[in-house]
This record gives sequence, C-alpha cells and structure tokens, in this order.
Amino acid sequence: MSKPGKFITFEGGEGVGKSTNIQWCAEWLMAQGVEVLVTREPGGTPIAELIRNKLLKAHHAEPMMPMTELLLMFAARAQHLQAVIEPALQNGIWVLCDRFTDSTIAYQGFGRGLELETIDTLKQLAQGNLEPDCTFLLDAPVSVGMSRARGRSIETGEQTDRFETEALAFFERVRDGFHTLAATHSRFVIIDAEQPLERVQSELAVSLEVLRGA
Ligand code: T5A
Repeated sequence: MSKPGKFITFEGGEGVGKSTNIQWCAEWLMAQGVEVLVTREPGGTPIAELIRNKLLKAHHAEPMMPMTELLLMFAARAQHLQAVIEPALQNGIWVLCDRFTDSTIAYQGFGRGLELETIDTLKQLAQGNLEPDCTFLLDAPVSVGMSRARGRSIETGEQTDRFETEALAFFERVRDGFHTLAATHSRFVIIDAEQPLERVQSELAVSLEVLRGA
C-alpha cells in the first residue's frame, strides 16, 4: 500500500494524557496546514465502537475471557484499519490514533499473559506490514496516571471501565510491556508524562517538526 499520510500512535497506561495531547498535536499540525484525522482504539468506526462498548463495559453477566478480549481487539482493529485508517493515509491525511497494536501487546500480552506469538499472528492478519511512522509513549508511574484518570472521572462523571478495575500489578506489567516495546522499536519516542503539560507539548512539537520534514 502506498502511504503518503503519516500514521502516528499515542500509547501509555491509564490517564497519562493521551487524549489531551492527541488533540494538542492535531491542532499543532492543522496550524501548519496538515490535514489530520484523530481516531482511537478500540473504536474509530460505528462497528468498532460497538465492540469497544462490549470490551470496556465494567460488568458482564459472565466474565470476558482473555482470548475473547484479544480477538475482539483485533476485530475492531481490522474494521478500523480498512474502513478508516488506510483510506485516510492513502489520501495523504495524517492519522493520529489514541492506542493501537502496542496496547494489545502491553495489555493482553504483558498484562493478561497471552502468548506474544499469538498476538503477532493476529497482527499480521489484521494489519500486514502497516506500522506507525511514529509512536509517542507517554510514560508516567502507574499511580500518577491512575490518580489523574480518577480525577478526570470525578470531574466528568464518567464511569470506571473494565480495565480500570484491574489491580496495580496488572498496570505495572503493562508499563513494563511498553518499555520493552520502546526499547526494541526505533519508531518510539518516550515522553516523560509526569512533567507539566507545557513541557510534554514542547517535546511533542520537536518530534512533529522532524516528522513534517521527513
Ligand atoms: N486496551 C486498548 C487494551 O487492553 N488493548 C488494546 O489493544 C487497546 C487498543 C481503552 C482501554 O482499552 C485497553 C486499554 C484501556 O484500558 P481508553 O479510552 O483509551 O481505554 O482509556 P485510557 O487509556 O485509560 O485513557 P484515558 O482517557 O483514561 O487517559 P488518557 O487519555 O491517557 O489521559 P487524559 O488525556 O484523559 O488525561 C487524564 C487527566 O490528566 C490530566 C488531563 O487534563 C486529564 O484531566 N493531564 C495532566 N495533568 C497534569 N500534567 C500533565 N502532564 C497531564 N497530562 C494529562
């Protein structure tokens, strides 16, 4: 597939600032005249958003099995890629995506303990050779992200989702997973998300400038 647009993903644990900063990056790029699409996973199309609702719903009559969770993540991703991401990239639009396959490796692989080889097989089926051009890993201690996420939920009246009810040890494994991925893939840019927002955003701007020139 030819790919004139850039594909940028935002990763990290709960509440590290992905939604806040993806919007900021979109505005920064639009101010430079770049056409941008902001989207998210799981979700990003009506069908994938239906799957998201099932995945994030805090209480089901029966517990969701880890393999079911994994397959639903990739079902949503296959739909999102074919219906939204790939057509946008082909049209020269920059796609900014809140979470992508690195989240599956971190949450379902490192967090839930599913085999990384199984995840890789599904990844090949869903996305072939398509990889992000750049992945921003917003990194902060689990306790910082969780307390920000809780603060935001209180502010907006949002319900806790199924993942947010997991134990601290789960999120520590997820964070290790992201660190392992960042150490082995050069597309990652790690941003210290504990810093004040202005510092986070000035680091993002430096990387966006480089991507604009690439
Ligand atoms: N999932 C997802 C999987 O398990 N596998 C997968 O393959 C995929 C794709 C999705 C869930 O699904 C799981 C992971 C997730 O648990 P989600 O909607 O993406 O859920 O939810 P979260 O990742 O938890 O996103 P949140 O919206 O909770 O957090 P964000 O977007 O990281 O944080 P944000 O921007 O909302 O910020 C939180 C608060 O902190 C403040 C913000 O103003 C806001 O109030 N803030 C800062 N405050 C001070 N200094 C800073 N630097 C700040 N940055 C942000």
